[in-house]
Amino acid sequence: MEDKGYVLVPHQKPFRYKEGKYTVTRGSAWSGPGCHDGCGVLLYTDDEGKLVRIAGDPENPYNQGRLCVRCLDLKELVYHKDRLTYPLKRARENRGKDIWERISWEEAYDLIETRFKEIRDTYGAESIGFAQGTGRDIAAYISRLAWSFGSPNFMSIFSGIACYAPRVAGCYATTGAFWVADCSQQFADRYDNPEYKVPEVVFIWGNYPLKSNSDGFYGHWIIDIMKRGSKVVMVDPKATWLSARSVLHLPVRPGTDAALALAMLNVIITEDLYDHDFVDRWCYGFEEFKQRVLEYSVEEMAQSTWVSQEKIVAAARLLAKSKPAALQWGVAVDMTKEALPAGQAIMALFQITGNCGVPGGIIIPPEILSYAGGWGRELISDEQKEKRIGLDRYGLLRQGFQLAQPDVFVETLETKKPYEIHGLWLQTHNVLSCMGADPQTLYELTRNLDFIVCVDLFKTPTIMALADVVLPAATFAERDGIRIGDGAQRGEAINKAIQVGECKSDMEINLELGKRFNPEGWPWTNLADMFSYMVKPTGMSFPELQENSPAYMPFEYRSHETGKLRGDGQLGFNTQTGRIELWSNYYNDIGLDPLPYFEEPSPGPLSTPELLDEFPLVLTTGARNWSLFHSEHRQIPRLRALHKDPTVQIHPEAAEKYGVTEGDWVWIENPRGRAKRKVVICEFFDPRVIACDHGWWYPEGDPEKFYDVFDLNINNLVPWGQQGKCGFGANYKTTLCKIYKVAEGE
Ligand SMILES: Nc1nc2c(c(=O)[nH]1)N[C@H]1C(S)=C(S)[C@@H](COP(=O)(O)OP(=O)(O)OC[C@H]3O[C@@H](n4cnc5c(=O)[nH]c(N)nc54)[C@H](O)[C@@H]3O)O[C@H]1N2
Ligand SMILES: Nc1nc2c(c(=O)[nH]1)N[C@H]1C(S)=C(S)[C@@H](COP(=O)(O)OP(=O)(O)OC[C@H]3O[C@@H](n4cnc5c(=O)[nH]c(N)nc54)[C@H](O)[C@@H]3O)O[C@H]1N2
Ligand code: SF4
Ligand SMILES: [Mo]
Repeated sequence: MEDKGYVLVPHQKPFRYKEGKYTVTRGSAWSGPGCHDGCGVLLYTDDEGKLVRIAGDPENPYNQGRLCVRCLDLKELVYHKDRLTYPLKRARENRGKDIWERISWEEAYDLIETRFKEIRDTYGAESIGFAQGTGRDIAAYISRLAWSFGSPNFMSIFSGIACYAPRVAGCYATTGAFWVADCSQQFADRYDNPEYKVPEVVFIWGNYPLKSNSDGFYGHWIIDIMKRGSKVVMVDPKATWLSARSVLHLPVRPGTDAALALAMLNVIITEDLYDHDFVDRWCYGFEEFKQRVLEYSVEEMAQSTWVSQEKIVAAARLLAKSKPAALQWGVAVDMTKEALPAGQAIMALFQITGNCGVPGGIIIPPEILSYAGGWGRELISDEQKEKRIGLDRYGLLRQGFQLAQPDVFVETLETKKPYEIHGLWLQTHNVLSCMGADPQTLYELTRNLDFIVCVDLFKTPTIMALADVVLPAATFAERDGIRIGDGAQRGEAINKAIQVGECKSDMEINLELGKRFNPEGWPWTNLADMFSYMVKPTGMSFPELQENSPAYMPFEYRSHETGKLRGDGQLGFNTQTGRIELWSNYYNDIGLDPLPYFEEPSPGPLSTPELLDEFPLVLTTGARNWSLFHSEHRQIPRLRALHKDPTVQIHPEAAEKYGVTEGDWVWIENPRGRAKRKVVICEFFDPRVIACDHGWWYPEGDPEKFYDVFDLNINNLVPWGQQGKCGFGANYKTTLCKIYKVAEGE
C-alpha cells in the first residue's frame, strides 16, 4: 500500500466479521436500488447466506450510522418475488407481449454479441445508443462499453439532460470546476476538523435534501449544521418542514429562479454589499456583469417570480452579510429551459460575495476519478467520436461533456438523419416511465428498432414495451464495487454479502460483454483487477481498499490561491482568464450569451397569457418523496404504503374553484398530453400552483398495457425538442395545465 496522503478511517474489525451467529459485511449502499449517495452499511447474513438485517455503519463519517427508509427496507426488495433473477429473451414479433423464455448467460451474451456486431457491421457502431438512468453505479462502465464497441452515443434519454448536467456544465464553463456546499464532507473527522467552520447561512435552492440526498450530498448534514448554528433560507414554491424552520422562505414561481437570483444580485450590487477584494482579484468581467444585472429590477422580478420585493431584498442582504454562506442547490434549477443562465446567476451570488473555497462556503469537491466525462474515452476513434449526436449543434458538448444530446437523438430516431438508429442498450433506465419526455412518442420511435437490451432489477414498462433480451442486475448487497460518485469523492468499497438467483452486477456484465466487443478495451481478468486499476490513484489495490474504506483525499481550502486548480500550476481558476468568469469567454466562444439572463418559461402565465383561460394552473412535477426512487420501489409493500398512488397537490381554494376534492381521480392536462392523478388538498403551494409526482407505473397492473404507464406518466405533458439554447435544460418542472375529474370508466 503506497502512501498517497489519503486519510483512512480506522476500523476495529475487518470488513467481514462474525457477530454472534451472523456474518457482518461492511460496505457501501451504492447501488441498485438507485440513490446518489452510497451510505456506509453493515449487512448481516445468516448461516444460509441470507440477508437478515441492514444497519447504518456508525464508523463511516459520511452517514455516521444513519440510514433512510429505502435502505432499511432493502431486504424486502432484494428477495422480492418479482425480481429478475435470470436472463430472458423474447421473440421480436412478441415485443409488447408478456411472452418470455428463460435463457442462460452464455446464450444471452451470444445473442447480444451476434446482433450488436451485425448492426455494427451493417450500419456502423453509432447506430446503437447506450443509455443509462441516474444514481446507479454505472456511468463509468457503460461509457466504456459504448466507446469500446465504437459508438459515440452514450447518454441518458432525457430532454435537455435536465438533471445535474446543466449545473455541472455551467460551473465548469465559468469557473473550471464544480462547487458544493461545505458540510465538512471532505474530512474523515467531519465537523471536528479544526479547519472547518459551519456556514452562517445555507441557501437551499430548488432542492429538498432531506428527502432527496442528491448528487452525493447527504440531507442530514443540513440538520447537523443547523444544530451547530447555521440558518437556512429556502427557495422553493412549496412550504415544507424545512421552510418552516428557515429564517426566510422564498416561494418562487416554478421556472423563474434566474429572475430571483438576478434581482438579488441587483440588490447586492446596488447596495454595494459585494466582496470587492474577491471580485477585484479573482473575478473577470464584473463591469459587464453589473450592467446586465441592473437590467433586472427587484420590482419587475417580484412580478415574475411571485416573491415579494421585501423578501428578495431581505434574502440578498442576509446572504451578503453572512460569512460564510453556502449554497445547496438541486434539480429544480436544471428543469427549466434556460437552466444554464439560471445556474450562472445563482452561482454568481456566492461568487461576488466571496464564498468560494472558504470553510463553510462553497468548495470544489475533491475528485479521484471524473465520471462526468465517462471512462474509456481513449477506446473510440476520432472518426467515430465526431459522429456523436448533437455535437455539431452544441459547443458545450465538445468539452468535458461526452454525452450525446438526447433531444437530437429523438429527432434522429424520427428523421433518420444524419444516420439511422438500429439498437439500444438500456442499463438502469426505465425511460418510458421516468426520464423520457413525451413517452408515447418515444415508444413509437423505438418500438421497431432492430434490437434492444435492458439491464434491470425488475420487469418495467420499458422492458415490457421494448426489450428483446433482459439481463438481471444485482443490488449493492450482491456485488463488489467501488464508490466513486458525485460530491466529495472518497475511495470506498462496495462489498458483496449475498447472491440472489443468477443476478450479476452491472460491472461484471459490462466486463464480460466488453471483452466480446473489444478485448483490448477490457484487459482485466476479473472484477477485482479492474477495480484495482480504477482505484490506483488512492495507492491501494481493491482488496486493500475493502479493508480501508472510506479513504479521504487530501483537501485544502482556497486552492485557487496556491495554484492547485490549474494544469499549468498558475494561481487562480481553471478558465481562460484564470478567474471566475462572470462574463464567460467560453460561452462567448461557442456563440452563447456570456452573461446570465432570465427568459420567461413558456408556456407560462406571463409568456402565453392567451392559454390561461383553458390552462390556468402552473404545474411543477417530481418533488421527491421518502420512499420511492424515481420509478423504483412501487412493488415494495412497505415503501409503497408510504406513497400509494400518483398524486396532485392542490390548494383548497383552487380545488374548490375547479370542482375537485380530496381523493378524486383527476386528469392533469396541457396541450401536449395528460396524466391521471389522485387529489391531495394542502396549503403547501400558492393557489395558482399545483404539483404532481413522477415516475409512476403500477407493477400490479397489466404488463401488456405496460402497467398503465401511458395513463400515469406526468411526462405526457413534457415535450421533446424544447431544450435550452445551449442544449441543456428542459421544462420538466414548469408548464401550464388544467385539472378535471376522470370520467367514470376511464
Ligand atoms: N416529470 C418529471 N420527470 C422526471 C423528474 C422530475 O423531477 N419530474 N426527474 C428526472 C430526473 S432528475 C432523473 S435523473 C430521471 C431518472 O430516470 P431513471 O434514472 O431512468 O429512473 P428510473 O425510471 O427509475 O429507471 C431506473 C431503472 O433502473 C433500475 N435499477 C436500479 N438500480 C439498478 C442497478 O444498479 N442496475 C441496473 N441495471 N438497474 C438498476 C430500476 O429498477 C429502474 O427500472 O427522471 C427524471 N424524470
Ligand atoms: N427519495 C428519492 N430521492 C431521490 C430521487 C428520487 O426519485 N427519490 N431522485 C434523485 C435524483 S436523480 C435527483 S436529480 C435528486 C433531485 O432532488 P432535489 O434536487 O431535491 O429535487 P426535487 O425533489 O425534484 O425538488 C426539490 C424542491 O424543489 C421544489 N421546486 C419545484 N419547482 C421548483 C422551481 O421551479 N424552482 C425552485 N427553486 N424550486 C422548485 C420542489 O417543491 C421541491 O421541494 O433527487 C435524488 N434523490
Ligand atoms: S441516502 Fe438513504 S437511500 Fe441513499 S444510500 Fe443513504 S441511506 Fe440509502
Ligand atoms: Mo436526477
